[in-house]
Amino acid sequence: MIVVFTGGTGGTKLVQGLQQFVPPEELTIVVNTGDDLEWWGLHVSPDIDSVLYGLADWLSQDRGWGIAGDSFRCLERMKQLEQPSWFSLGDLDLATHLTRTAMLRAGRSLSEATAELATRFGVSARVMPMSDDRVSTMLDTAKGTLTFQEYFVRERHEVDVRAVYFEDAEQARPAPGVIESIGQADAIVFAPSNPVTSIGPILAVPGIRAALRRASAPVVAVSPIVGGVAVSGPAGALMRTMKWPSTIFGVAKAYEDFLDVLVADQSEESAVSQYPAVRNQQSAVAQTESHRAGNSSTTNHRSRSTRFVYANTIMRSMKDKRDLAAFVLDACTITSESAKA
Ligand code: FO1
Repeated sequence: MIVVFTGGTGGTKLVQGLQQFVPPEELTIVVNTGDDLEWWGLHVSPDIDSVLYGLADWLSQDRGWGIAGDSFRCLERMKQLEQPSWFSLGDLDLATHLTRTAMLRAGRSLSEATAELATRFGVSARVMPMSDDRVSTMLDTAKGTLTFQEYFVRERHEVDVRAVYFEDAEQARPAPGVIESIGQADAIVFAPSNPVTSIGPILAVPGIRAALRRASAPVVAVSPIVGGVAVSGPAGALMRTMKWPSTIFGVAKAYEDFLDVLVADQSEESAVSQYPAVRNQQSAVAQTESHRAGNSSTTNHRSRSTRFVYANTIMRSMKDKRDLAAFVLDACTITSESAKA
């Protein structure tokens, strides 16, 4: 079984690539819910929906969120009625939120609602929220304390962030199946998601990080940083807020206690030695080693020193998604074999 941790839009692209190789019954996806919000009285889980729509092949390629070809007539009418309108819910997307909210109001958990929606969308892979308990990503900014969507969508991530925290994370429990999946995984993959606001909330749920540290399966992450900046969104700025370098070394640092392999963009391979801070961090954070299939080293993954490998991580086409997924699966196999050796 492959267990994928994801959030945001980049993560979904890798999940779509993995879907091409991994049978659905062998694919488990644990999704960030720190971005969830109550909007027009409905429970919206943007990252769960991106994964479900991506797997169902409904996802809008242009936007990276919502349903392809959706209309926004309800949104237009809500504007006329002087309702909040900075968060754009499409008409077809609304059906998802209405259904999920009805299920939650009927007393079902978010995991149950997600599994039921997946079935109704024809998605056979197992998609689960990080937790059934509400955890909210909050940002202390120059404009006060904001929820993730207020920061990301309403403020277009243009405000300075002083701190990021995950409200109510301490009391949250991992959703049923999350810890068990980590223990049973043949490989664990972190999608190229923002390590602070997409993966950070998942790791803040007590028990998940400890389970990853104990995992016997290889742990491979894909870096969202290309050419020293985030592929999209505010990952770089938020990593600096966390006092991590906004480089692939910052990504390695975020996962340092459980990560075996970091798949970095090929553009980083030559750039790595030029980062001024890198030489010092190299020994503390990660051992840099260019590694490709056929050129396997004998790093034992249990030592939890991170090895860097390089691939094209920018996923514009389905071919890019497939190629990166194949590379990631290859890195998992090589790491697992070298651990056995
Ligand atoms: N992102 C935007 O930039 N603007 C929006 O109006 C917007 C609406 C929206 C509605 C449903 C949904 O599932 C996602 C939506 N997103 C929108 C994307 C969302 O902010 C991001 O997917 C994440 O939360 C980032 O991880």
